[in-house]
Amino acid sequence: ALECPFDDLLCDNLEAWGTFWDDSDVAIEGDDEAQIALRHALFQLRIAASEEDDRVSIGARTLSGLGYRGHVFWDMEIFILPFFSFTQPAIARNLLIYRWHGLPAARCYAAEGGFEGAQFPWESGAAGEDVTPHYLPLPDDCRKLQRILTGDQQLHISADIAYAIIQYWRITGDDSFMFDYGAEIVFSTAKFWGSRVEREGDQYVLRGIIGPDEYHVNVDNNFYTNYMIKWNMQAALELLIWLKKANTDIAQKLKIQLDLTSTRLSHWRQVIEHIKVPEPDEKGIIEQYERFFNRKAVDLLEYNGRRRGMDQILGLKEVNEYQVIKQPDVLMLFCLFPEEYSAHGWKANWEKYAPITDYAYGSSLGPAIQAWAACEVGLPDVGYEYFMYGARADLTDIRGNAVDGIHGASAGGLWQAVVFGFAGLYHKGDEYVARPRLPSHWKRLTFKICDRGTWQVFDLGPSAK
Ligand code: IFM
Repeated sequence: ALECPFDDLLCDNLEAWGTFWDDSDVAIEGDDEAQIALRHALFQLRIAASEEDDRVSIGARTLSGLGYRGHVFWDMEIFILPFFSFTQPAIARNLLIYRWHGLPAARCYAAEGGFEGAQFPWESGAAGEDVTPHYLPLPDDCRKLQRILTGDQQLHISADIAYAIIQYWRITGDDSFMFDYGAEIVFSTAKFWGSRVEREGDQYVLRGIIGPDEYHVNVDNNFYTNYMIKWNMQAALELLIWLKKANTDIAQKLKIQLDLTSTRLSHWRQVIEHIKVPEPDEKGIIEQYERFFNRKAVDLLEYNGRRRGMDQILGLKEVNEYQVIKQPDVLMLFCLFPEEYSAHGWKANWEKYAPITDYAYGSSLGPAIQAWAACEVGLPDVGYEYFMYGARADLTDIRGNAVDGIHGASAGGLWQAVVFGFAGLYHKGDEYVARPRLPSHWKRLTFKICDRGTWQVFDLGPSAK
């Protein structure tokens, strides 16, 4: 840079930002605060990602603060990545290849626990190694330590990564990524699940884990996790069939390298068929995990005015005993598979879980997802309130922890709340279509997505234009 005249640098800089905003901007008419907050979020995501380096990813608080020490969580694949996959596919590719570089570490991590395949740690470091802390100081007395169980129990991240790979591939049609990197990850995580689930009678179960809702630890058969396991294994089987046709050499190489024998594949089919995934009850409600509905009820409205999470108010251990959750868990799964559930199922689970979710002081990942879910049940103005809560996490420090850095997952979630929630983007047949349900004061919403190399512009009003 020192050797370049300033004006040339400025010109290059303006051109690069111009290209980025041409592809990735989202314009909201009728709401300056939402507009500024969303552009701020997209700006933060862009400056946190590398266009050149596929050995780095984005930490929970991006590069802007020391919170979570730069560690990479599921925040990356489930919350942040869709924005890049749809508008900056080259960056999304890099971010996923970071996980491929982490495969050796993920294999060792699985083997250390006595399992096969690749287990991605809950918090990953530069080479994909497990960096999840086992103890952290208590929030109100830093001389005392609390045991952190997420590293041992929050397993769903391995399936989340597989989900993000398949999602990226469907959006971009990037077969070469799948040949060289993606398929190996999806098969390796399926292999992990095949060895990790436990057989009980004629069922496969998963006990003593943590789902997305971290207020409850040591739970059995968490709906989100077991559904994602089943999905990951099914996706691996379907991918193998495709790969055998699309690239026989790579399919053969991976079959040998990963020991994908017919015995192993038929075991996967058994697990898919018999894994215990909680089913809707007669009202259509799905229990987040076994015996969750036996916990004590809490009315969050009684705690209006609080400035702390319910885990701190009720106690870290005690919160386990209550039906209050830190972030969407059942509804999170619904958002990842919105078409799988009927309007009745969405409504029943929204009514059960939205009022018991500590969106204000639980996880910052929650509000944007809750905004999206509200749109799915026909309540965009309610969704807007959650959306703005997420939008203010950094700009007005509404949670009081912006000092730790930008909330990366919340920023990515805001894009999803707008595009999947308010715009209602979904995959129909062979294309993406919108079914807008904008907040009542929004006059217009415009954005672009890149569908398998072709840019598509969405220009939406309260009813589609
Ligand atoms: O990944 C999240 C988790 O879902 C809630 N606690 C904070 C983590 C990092 O943002």
